[in-house]
Amino acid sequence: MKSTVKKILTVSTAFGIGLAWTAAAWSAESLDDVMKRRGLTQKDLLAAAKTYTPTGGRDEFLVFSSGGQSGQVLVYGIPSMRILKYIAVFTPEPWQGYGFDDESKEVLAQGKIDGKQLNYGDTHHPAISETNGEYDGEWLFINDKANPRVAVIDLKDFETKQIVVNPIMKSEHGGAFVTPNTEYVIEATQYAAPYSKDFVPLSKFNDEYRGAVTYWKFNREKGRIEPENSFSVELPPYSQDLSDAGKLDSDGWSFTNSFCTERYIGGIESGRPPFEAGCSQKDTDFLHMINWKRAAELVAEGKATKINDHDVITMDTAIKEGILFLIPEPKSPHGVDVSPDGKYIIVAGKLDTHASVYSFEKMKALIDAKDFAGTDPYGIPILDLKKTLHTQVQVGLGPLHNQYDSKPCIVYTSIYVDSQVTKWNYCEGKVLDKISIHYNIGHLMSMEGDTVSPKGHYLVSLNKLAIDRFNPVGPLHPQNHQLIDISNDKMELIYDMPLPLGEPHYAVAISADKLKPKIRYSTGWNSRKDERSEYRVRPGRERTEVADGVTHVYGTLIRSHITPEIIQVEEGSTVSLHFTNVERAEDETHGFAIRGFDVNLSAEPGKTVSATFKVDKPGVYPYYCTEFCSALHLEMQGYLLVTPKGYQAEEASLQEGQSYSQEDFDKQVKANTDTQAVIDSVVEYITARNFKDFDPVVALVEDATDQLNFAADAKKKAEDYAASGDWQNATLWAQQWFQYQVKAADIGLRAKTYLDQNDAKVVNQ
Ligand code: CUK
Ligand code: CUA
Repeated sequence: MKSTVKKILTVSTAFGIGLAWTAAAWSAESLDDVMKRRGLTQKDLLAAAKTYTPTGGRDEFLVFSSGGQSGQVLVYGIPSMRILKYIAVFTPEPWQGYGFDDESKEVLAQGKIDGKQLNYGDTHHPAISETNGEYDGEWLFINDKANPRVAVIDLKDFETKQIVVNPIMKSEHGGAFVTPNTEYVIEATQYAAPYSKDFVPLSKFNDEYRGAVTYWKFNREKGRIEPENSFSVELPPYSQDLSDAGKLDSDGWSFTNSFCTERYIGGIESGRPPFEAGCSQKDTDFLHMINWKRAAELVAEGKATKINDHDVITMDTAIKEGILFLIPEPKSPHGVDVSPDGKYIIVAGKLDTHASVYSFEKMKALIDAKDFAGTDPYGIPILDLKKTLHTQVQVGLGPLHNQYDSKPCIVYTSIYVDSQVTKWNYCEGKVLDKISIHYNIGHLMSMEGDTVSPKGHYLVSLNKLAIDRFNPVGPLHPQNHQLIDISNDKMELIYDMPLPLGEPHYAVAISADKLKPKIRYSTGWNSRKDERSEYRVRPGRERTEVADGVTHVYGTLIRSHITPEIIQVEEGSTVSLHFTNVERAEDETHGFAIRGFDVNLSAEPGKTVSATFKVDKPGVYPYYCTEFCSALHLEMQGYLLVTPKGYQAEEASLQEGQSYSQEDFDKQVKANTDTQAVIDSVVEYITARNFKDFDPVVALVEDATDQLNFAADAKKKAEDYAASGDWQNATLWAQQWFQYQVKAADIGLRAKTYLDQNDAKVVNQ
């Protein structure tokens, strides 16, 4: 008997023997030999043991890193540092079909500015949704610095669901940061500009250019930002920078720092000193402190002003209502990071060697006592620097950002100019340890390090330059993320990871067990809207309908055919293809590509995706599945035939390259009967064991049962044709019956392997 199943079994046995032989030939090499051959030290081995993740192993933490200019988000694991996914956010991305199917095009279109489609973003700061100040693993937000926007990503399927465009900003940076229960997603301006879309000369900079902080209202039930319930607080034209939300003791407040409070406006081309000179004159800039809870109440009380159809609390109102204060911060500050208990706010000044630790308690006491050191040119009260400081610590040259440890009072600060991380105690104000990194660190990130309960263990240094760390790949180098072990007193560098995408700014890491992503969609799902697709179709109900001059094709994808396999339309038609992946098996994604129309779809199990396009020219356009989904994946193909106007089909019937006799039919039926015997033995093996205790196996068995039902349908068709003596169709359907059997067998073997590897027990004999 020579069924494919038998072949699979035989081939894998032969392969197993081959492997064993190879291993024997090399078994003479010991660990010492390998160390010598590769020039590894004991320290290297220790680092390897801390990061190496054996095959099939999982990571303890997952990182969501900004993808910088790529407009995407990177997902990787810690401690293995293996990249798992790029999430398409502001940029079309063909693997996920993002920006190629109609559904995701709608999401990208939400991000249009002045009617223009933008095909990139400069992502900076990802933020995971929080409940009581802890990551809850449900949603991810990220900002676009270049085109002030914020995106919402669902961590159930790692897909971008929404993009909102800031209604008043022309540039931003201090987003996305969430309040402790994700009530709001914070976004702050970077470069001041007029709120209106009109031209305003720079001579009016002080009066008409403005900064702001926007509080985007997040509706958790809907999983979407509600622009109509969001608001902003007007700020002076200082260059606002990073933000952070208060928590616990400081809950209800948010903090945004700034640089260039000189309000310098450049002009190098007319002989004026450049921005860099004019923006670093003063010894201090301003930390902005905003009572967002009270601000939200003011909006509800109708005290906001509508600007561009968006609620803005003007500076005058904010001052009068006592919700906005300034505190001097030295010099050209960058990071502002609230401590896990919410009692301290640490600010690092790029042009200062100190990190400043502000006490929220002291700030609040000054506000309550109305004890101000003065006001800025816009009348905003300024708190005295000395009176608000808890301590200042000399941490190194060019401190940027701070991240907290699980151990109390321990913080890590990135030191840009020195290319170091400084570990220090912010309660007692003393430096504990320093480690050199490669090179020029920007942000750094500890595990859940910006929540109320950081997890410790690891720190990642997000470096700006890689220089000589990796094999050269041309003048554009990869980014370099370095993993540092922080579980002991001394920090230890244990891994270098090149990142071949944009420049990551910030990243966040969450305990992997908090994430519960789904395996498949319910069948016929529009994943971008999170509802059943109006274009879904069930197997057997595939059809073509013409509505409003558009030819709608309702099709399905399953191993290993596309239904329909032939689509014929007249030149000049608009075609709208809708494909539902009707698989239930894990990881059985099908793709769809067709020549010349920029159509490239990805349909994960259950998903319905659409592509609408115009066919201008008569011709033959082959299409196919782009994922190697099964043994007969290459046969997952079809033709779009575009006929010339007025084309009349000729009478000739389709010519097949092969004709079949009764003998061919009998041969095929014999092969199928033999195959069924193998399937029966696998089924017997599985059902004799406690397979129901293993969810993945239950899913595989369901899928195999589907395939066997399809096989039964095909068998019936084959037998009907045989009964009428049509050996051509009888043999072809017998072949299709066999194809379904092969799929069932393939799935059955996967289930059997799983049971073997997971020590399943025999329950029935
Ligand atoms: S930023 Cu780039 S290193 Cu956008 Cu938070 Cu500091
Ligand atoms: Cu589906 Cu290949």
